[in-house]
Amino acid sequence: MTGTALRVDVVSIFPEYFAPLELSLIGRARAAGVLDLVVHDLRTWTHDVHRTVDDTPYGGGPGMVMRPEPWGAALAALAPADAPPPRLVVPSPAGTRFSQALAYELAAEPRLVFACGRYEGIDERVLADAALRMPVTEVSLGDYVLFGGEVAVIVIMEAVTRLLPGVLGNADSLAEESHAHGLLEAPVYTKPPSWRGHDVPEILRSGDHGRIARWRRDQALLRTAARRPDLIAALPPGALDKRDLATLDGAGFQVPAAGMAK
Ligand code: 6GU
Repeated sequence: MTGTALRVDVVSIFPEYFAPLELSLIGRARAAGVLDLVVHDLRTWTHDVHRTVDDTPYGGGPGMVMRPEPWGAALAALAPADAPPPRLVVPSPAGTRFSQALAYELAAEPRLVFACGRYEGIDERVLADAALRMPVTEVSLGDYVLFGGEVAVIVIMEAVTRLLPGVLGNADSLAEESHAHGLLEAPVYTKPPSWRGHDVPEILRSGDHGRIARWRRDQALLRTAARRPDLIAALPPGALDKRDLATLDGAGFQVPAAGMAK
């Protein structure tokens, strides 16, 4: 293992969920020593014969809540007081939205600990206590509810791992992809040039790199305006030049003042 590897500890009552992290590019990053990822069974830190991790919620209501003691012991083991604290990431539908920007932040950390809640969640005191010693980030994938945080950790680790130095062969594919510039990516095509009566846009076969870049920019703008107007509205001031505005205007899209060049 190299000294620069991102160290990740995942705590879950379903460690088998993380088998996919052995595969494909994440598996390769682990084998190459870029990512040092260890999955732990929360029940390791239980002491009763039933290895209990949950109990009924104070105040009543449905479901069960994860008890604080096993989590306290797990975090004491994975974030010892005599070492620099890791960043604790807690997947939760009540967290802030995961984004490419947060993926870049996490990829720049030396150490991450993921705490996977199940049931109705983890006793809030676990997060309050952890926050006394380490940064804690509750993260949601979107506005829907999963059984637990395990799948979210796989999603987050895919987004993070591909940003680690040396994982993607071609650094340009990071710069050009969807969300890198706040826009969705233009459509892509490969051979054959005609398939079932659908032709590859002529301009992509023209060899004119200036016109191709402009076409891709226009496609990205039009797609984003149609599918994700919230992303257009969130562009920083000056992100759209006169040409961009003409493209959007020509397709009937109103551009909010925010993204406009002065
Ligand atoms: Cl991160 N966890 C759970 N349990 N549900 C979710 C989620 C996370 N993101 C969206 N729904």
